[in-house]
Amino acid sequence: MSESSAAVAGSVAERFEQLYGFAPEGVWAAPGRVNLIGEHTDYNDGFVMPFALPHTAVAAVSRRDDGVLRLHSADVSAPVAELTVDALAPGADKRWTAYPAGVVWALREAGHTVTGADIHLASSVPAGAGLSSSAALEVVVALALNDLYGLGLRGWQLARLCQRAENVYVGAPVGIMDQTASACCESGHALFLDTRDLSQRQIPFDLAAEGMRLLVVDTRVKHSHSEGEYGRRREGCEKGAALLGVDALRDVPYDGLDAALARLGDEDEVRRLVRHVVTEDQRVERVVSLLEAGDTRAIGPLLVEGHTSLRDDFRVSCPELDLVVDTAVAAGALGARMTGGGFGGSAIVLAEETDVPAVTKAVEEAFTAAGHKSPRVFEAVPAAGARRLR
Ligand code: GAF
Repeated sequence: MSESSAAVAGSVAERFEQLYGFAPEGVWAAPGRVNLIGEHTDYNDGFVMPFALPHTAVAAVSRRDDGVLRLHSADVSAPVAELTVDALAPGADKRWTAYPAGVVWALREAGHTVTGADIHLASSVPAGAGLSSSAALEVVVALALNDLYGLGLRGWQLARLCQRAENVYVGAPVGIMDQTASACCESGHALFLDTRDLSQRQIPFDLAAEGMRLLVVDTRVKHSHSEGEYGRRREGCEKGAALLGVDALRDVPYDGLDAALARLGDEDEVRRLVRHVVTEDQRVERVVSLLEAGDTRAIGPLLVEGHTSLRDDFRVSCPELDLVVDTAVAAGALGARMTGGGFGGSAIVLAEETDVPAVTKAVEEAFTAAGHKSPRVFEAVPAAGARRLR
């Protein structure tokens, strides 16, 4: 454990003790993520390739045996919330507490014994930046309860339960990528994940060793209205699969894409969604092949292709995200794309180490010139997935 995670674990444990009057049984961390490629494919049973950020949600937790669930967050100005595990019900809670409470609900609904908990959370994952702050909260609570209650669940099983918490308890129709990334990523690697069966391969991703860097540019445009738009995209994809007679768009072969699109008749919107998903799955496979062949620089154009497809076909970009991509590429970046659900949030930029200052400056100046808020730019190095800190 690095000194800084030891220090974070210490201060989160200390705050727990101030709040509840005794020391926690343990402290856990779960990261946010960026997605290298494979966007809006996870609810189509397709491929994704996220990696974990060093930013984490940290939870200090103790068990209770009286059915009470107490929740507190350093990031929300609200007193300790006290709930009863027997009374947890989907859809009722519209506050931040729905995420951790939803995990308790999902574990119990799946038949696991969880008789209560005291939880204090603190997160360094930027909220609303498309970097999976919600999944990090869910996964850290799931992992803590898994350990404390001896449930014996694997990372991918925790991810499935966290997705269920978010889909049913919180009411957001998200896919499985973010929770799996937070639970299963490994330091120094990107996670090649098949979202149909959750089979996974850790792909070494050490850009510094090859003289490159990956920047995250948080546009600071919060993805408002994203849930409705996200749900509409998902419904459109499901309609496309139904019209094409397949279980999910993952089953439309890239080689058969033109024929499939022709069969969609005058369903223009569905046709665009299908084209994005099928070509995006193929881009993920191409990126994996290039990385495994050691041809990392060649992934740059595929990132840009993916962005164009998200902008024009899937229509989930926004002017700020497009500006990052266009400006970074014009300033010499190897590639760039929006990452995550879109409608705001963050973009990623792949650049030669020597070009980072010029690319960063160009993006910052372009934002100023366009009258946008200053973006937050930081370097992302693939970090560890969810783990116990103490
Ligand atoms: C959001 C969702 F939570 C993910 O499941 C995924 O669909 C992503 O948008 C788009 O790829 O992060």
